[in-house]
Amino acid sequence: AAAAACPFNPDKPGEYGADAAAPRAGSPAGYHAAVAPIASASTLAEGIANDKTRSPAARGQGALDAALARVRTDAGGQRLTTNHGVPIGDNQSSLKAGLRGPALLKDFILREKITHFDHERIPERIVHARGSAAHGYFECLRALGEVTRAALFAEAGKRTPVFVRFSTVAGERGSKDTARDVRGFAVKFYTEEGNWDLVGNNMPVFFIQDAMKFPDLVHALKPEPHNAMPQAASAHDTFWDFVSLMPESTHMLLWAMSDRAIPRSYRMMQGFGVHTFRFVNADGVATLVKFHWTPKLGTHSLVWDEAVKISGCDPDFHRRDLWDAIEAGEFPEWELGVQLFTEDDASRFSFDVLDATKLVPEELVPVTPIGRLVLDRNPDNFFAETEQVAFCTAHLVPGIDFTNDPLLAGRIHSYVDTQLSRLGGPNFHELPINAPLAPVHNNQRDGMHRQAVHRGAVSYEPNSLGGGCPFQAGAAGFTAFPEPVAADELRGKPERFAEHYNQATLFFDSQTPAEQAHIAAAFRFELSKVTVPAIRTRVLSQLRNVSEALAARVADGLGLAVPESMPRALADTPQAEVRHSPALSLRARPGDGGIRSRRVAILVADGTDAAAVAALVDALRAEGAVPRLIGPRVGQIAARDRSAIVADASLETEPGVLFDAVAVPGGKGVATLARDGRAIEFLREQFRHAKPMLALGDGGALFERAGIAIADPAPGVLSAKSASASILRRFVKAIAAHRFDARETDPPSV
Ligand code: HDE
Repeated sequence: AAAAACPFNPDKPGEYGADAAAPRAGSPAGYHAAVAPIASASTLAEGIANDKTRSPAARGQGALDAALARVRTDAGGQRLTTNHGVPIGDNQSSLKAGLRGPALLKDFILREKITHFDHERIPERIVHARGSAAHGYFECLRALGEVTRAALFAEAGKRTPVFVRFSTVAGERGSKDTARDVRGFAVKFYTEEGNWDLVGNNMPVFFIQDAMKFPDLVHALKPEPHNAMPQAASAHDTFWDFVSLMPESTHMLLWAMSDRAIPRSYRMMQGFGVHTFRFVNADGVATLVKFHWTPKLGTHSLVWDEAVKISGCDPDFHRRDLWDAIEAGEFPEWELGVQLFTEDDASRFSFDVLDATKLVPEELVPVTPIGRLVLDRNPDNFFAETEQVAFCTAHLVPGIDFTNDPLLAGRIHSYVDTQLSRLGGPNFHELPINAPLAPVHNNQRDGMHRQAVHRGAVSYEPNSLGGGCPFQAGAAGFTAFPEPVAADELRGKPERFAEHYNQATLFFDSQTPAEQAHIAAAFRFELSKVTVPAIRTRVLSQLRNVSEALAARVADGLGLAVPESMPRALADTPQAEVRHSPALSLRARPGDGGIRSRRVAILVADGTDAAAVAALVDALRAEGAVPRLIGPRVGQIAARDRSAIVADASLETEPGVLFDAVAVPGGKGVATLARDGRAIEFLREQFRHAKPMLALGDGGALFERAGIAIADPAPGVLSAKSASASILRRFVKAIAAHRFDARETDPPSV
C-alpha cells in the first residue's frame, strides 16, 4: 500500500542543477519510508497447504544458526557508510568540479565503491562451479558405537548441523541446471569433534581409478580450450575421445547416459560417498563402509527433450526448486544408509573395493539405514555461504578414516590446494560458513585475511611459558588407522582394477526397458554431436563389451555397422556375484507415493469454468502439490460465471516443460486456448514427456486439437465431464506415478 502511495522517487529532481548543491534529506523519511520493500513471495508457499512454522527455533539447527548470527548484518533502519564507517551524504553522483566539470580523484567515496566492486568476483571452482546449497541437520537414528567412535553417530536422536551443496560438474558458474551431468552432493557436518565433509556425487562410481588422470578427464570434459565450447555438455569430441580410450570409464558412462544425469530435482536424487571409507571404533577395530543418501521423495528424473527445453525457459530450474521448497516449509529429506563389510569380505569380492569405478551391489552387502538429513533453511547470502563454502575430503573426524583408494588419495590433496587460490589464502577456514563449531586451538599463525586475534607470546609446542597449551589430545584425538604397509614403490594398479565391464553390464541389465531406451538415446545424441567418425566407432566397440543389444541399438541410431569389440585388458573375466540389481533402477525408489511439491498447470482463459478450477486447486493443495493457473497472459481472467480468477503466469513465461502435470478445465476459455499455438504446444510437450494429463468437460477439445486422443486414451491421459471427486483422485494418483513410460515412443508421435 505504501508503494502505491508513492510510486516514484521524490528525491530524484534534487540531483540536478542548482538543487544538487543542497544536501540530501539524509533520513529514511519521504521516499525511503514510503516505498515499502517488496515482500518476496514464494510461489510454492502459496501452494503448500500445511505451511510449517518458520521460526528460527523450528529450524532445528540451533548451534550453527547461532554461530552465523554473529556475522549477519542487516541494513534496516541504518544510515549508509563507507567500509570504514564514515556516513555517506550522497550516493547518487560523483564529486565533480562544477556540474559539467571533471570528476575529482579525491572522491574517496566513489573510489572505494568502484574498487570494491572491481574485486567482487572470486575464481569459480574448476569443477562443480554451478551449485546451490542449504542448511539443515543430520539426525542419527541408530547408535553406531560398535563400529565407529564418530561423535555424530554416538546415539539415536542426536542432531548435528549440516550445510549441503548440490552442483553440476562441467558447466561454469552461470550455466544451466538441467545439463546432462553428474551432480555433486557435498555435506559438511559441524560435529562437536570438528567438521566432517562427505563430498559425494549422485552416482556411486566415477570415470577414473587414479587421481593421476583427473586433470586429463576434466580437460577433456570442459569446453574445448580453443573455442570454449560447448558449455555444460559432455556431447563433444574431446570428452568422447578421452573416455573411449579409457575403458575404465565405461561403467560411469552408463550412469552418465542414464536418467540419473538429468534429475527432476536435487530433492529427488540419491547421493553416494563413492569411495570405500573406514569406520574405526573405540577399540581401534576397523569396518569398511560405503555411504548412501536416499531421498524421501523417491528418485525421479526429467526426460532429455524436457531437460533441453527447461534449460532455455528456466536455467535455474534446480536452484529454484530447492529454494522454493525450503521457503514453503517443504523440507527435503534423505535417509543415510551404510554398507558395512570387513577387509576379509572385500578380499573375496570379484572386484576391488579400492576401485572407484566399482560399486558394492546392495544384493551383496545390504544398505543399513542409520540416520536422516533434513534441509530446512536457505542461506542468507549466496556468496558468503554457497560460494565460499569449502568442502574437503581431508576433513575427517575421529572414528572415520580413509582407505587406500588411489582416487581418494588425490582428492585429499586437491580440495585444500584449490581452495587456497579460490578463497585467497590459508585462512579460509575462518570464514563463518567453514568455521567449525568445535573450538580451534593450534599454533598456526598469521597469513592473508587472518581474523582470529591470538593472545600471548606462545605459538610453539612444546612450551612451558604457555603451560604446555594447546596440548595434544592423545588417544582421544584423531589417530590414523594403523594399516600395515610393506611394499615396493611403483606406478601401477592391482589386477582386479583391469576388469571394466561386469558392472556396466549389471547396471544396464538392471534398468527397466524405458530406462534402457533412454540410455541408448543418450549415447545416440552425444555421439551424433561428435564430429570425428572414428570416435563414434570406438565407443561402439567399447559398448559391445557391455551389451550387444545396446551396441546394436546405438549403432543403428548412428547409421553405423557394429564394429569389432574393444580388446579387454583382462583375459579372464571374473564371475560377478550379482547379475541383476533392481536397486540400480530409478524406478526402485518411487518415494512415499505422495505428490507433495509437484507443480501442476491448470490452463485458463476468459470463460473458463471457475468451479472446476477451484475443485482442482483444492484437491491438489490438499495433497501438498502446487497448482498454478496458466493463462494467455498474467492477471485477471473473467470466468464463465463472471467471477474473477487470476492467472499466476502466462503460457509465454511458464511453458509445459516446467510442470509435472496439466489439467484443462472446461468452459468457453477452451476455444481461446485452441487458437493459441502455445497452449497446443503445452499439451503436446506434456504428452511427449509422458506426464499425467487431465481434460474436464469441453477441455477435451483442446486435447483433440493437439492431436491427443481422449476416446481410447494413451496411458496417463484422463478425462471426465466434470471435476468429480473420483476423477480428481485418479488425477492425484496419476501424478504420483510421475510418468507413463508406456506412452513414450522413439521418435515421439506427437
Ligand atoms: Fe571433486 N573436486 N575431485 N570429486 N568434487 C572439487 O574442489 C577432485 C571427485 C566433488 O560443492 C574441487 O573446492 C579430484 C569424486 C564435489 O564445493 C577440486 C578428483 C567425487 C565437489 C576437486 C575428484 C567428487 C568437488 C573443485 C579425482 C565424488 C564440489 C573445487 C582424484 C565422490 C564441492 C573444490 C562443492 C569439487 C578435485 C573426483 C565430488 C578441484 C582431484 C570421485 C561434490 O578440488
